[in-house]
Amino acid sequence: MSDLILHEYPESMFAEKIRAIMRYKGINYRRVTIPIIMPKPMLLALTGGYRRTPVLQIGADIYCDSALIARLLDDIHPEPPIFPRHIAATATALAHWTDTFFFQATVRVAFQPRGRAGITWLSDPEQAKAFAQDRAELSRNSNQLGLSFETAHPHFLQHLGHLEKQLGSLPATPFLLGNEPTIADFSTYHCLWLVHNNELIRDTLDPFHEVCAWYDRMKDIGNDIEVADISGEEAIEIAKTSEPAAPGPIESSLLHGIDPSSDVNIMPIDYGRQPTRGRLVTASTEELALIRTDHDAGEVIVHFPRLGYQINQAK
Ligand SMILES: N[C@@H](CCC(=O)N[C@@H](CS)C(=O)NCC(=O)O)C(=O)O
Repeated sequence: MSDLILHEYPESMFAEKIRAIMRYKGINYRRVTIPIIMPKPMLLALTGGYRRTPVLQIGADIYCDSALIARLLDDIHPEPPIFPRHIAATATALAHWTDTFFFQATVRVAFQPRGRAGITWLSDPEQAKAFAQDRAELSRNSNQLGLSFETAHPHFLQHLGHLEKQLGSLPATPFLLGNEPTIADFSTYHCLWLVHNNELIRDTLDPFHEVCAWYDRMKDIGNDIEVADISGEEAIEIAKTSEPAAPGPIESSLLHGIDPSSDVNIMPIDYGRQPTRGRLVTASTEELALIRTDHDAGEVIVHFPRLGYQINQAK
């Protein structure tokens, strides 16, 4: 049985990015279906505060953010690579822009009134109200996720236009950066998946023939894998009965006044800024991690990517 446990829900686009990478690499995993809105007590027992989706668990190690999860999957299952060395910087930078700015434009396009009508789980007014309140809370104290549809729509179309030209140019390559998909393809794919999945707005993609052909290639890549459902309680029990892996290093030149002998808070810099508190065990240019003890899950190490996260001394 696989050691990998993905905490996610089916409608999550960032989870779809990880599901697609799992399929591409042929990785079996276990799945905990988490709520789409707060409260998420069983997830927070593991993360200590981080609420976003998805989260990957391996025993007592908890990996937050699809950017870090994608890198981890590439480290433990290197074939086929999604960060090929010769284009790793380009692929990483493009994926980051796509997962942040282009993602925000895409969400606004997907949740325009015409799009909302096509989302079945929003048809219940109570559920729609609870969802709106939850997402307002998600972006509290943040200037992100605030684009209007009128601003987002041209930005969305501009990037699709650029992709269309690139994919149609000669010599054409089947994927964004060459003959094989990289992280840049998976980050673009999950954004378009949100629009493509909604039949009331799918026609937004119609003028972009090359992009649609690329989307179909992305949708079809991958293997049959086994996904076994487990409960949140089982995942917590697995954390409790496991030892976290050896962490590190802490690079002192990156601490900038943070004292690693007392607690720190780590949280996203964009939205969903609920801190996770604990003792710092990793601080590198790639990753931050802390160790914390949870009443139910025991001692866990919670890992975050460096890019997009901030660290403060806890009071
Ligand atoms: N940078 C994060 C963004 C994750 C994100 O925004 N996920 C959405 C779901 S697709 C989310 O967390 N929504 C709020 C929630 O699930 O509580 C990542 O790459 O994992």
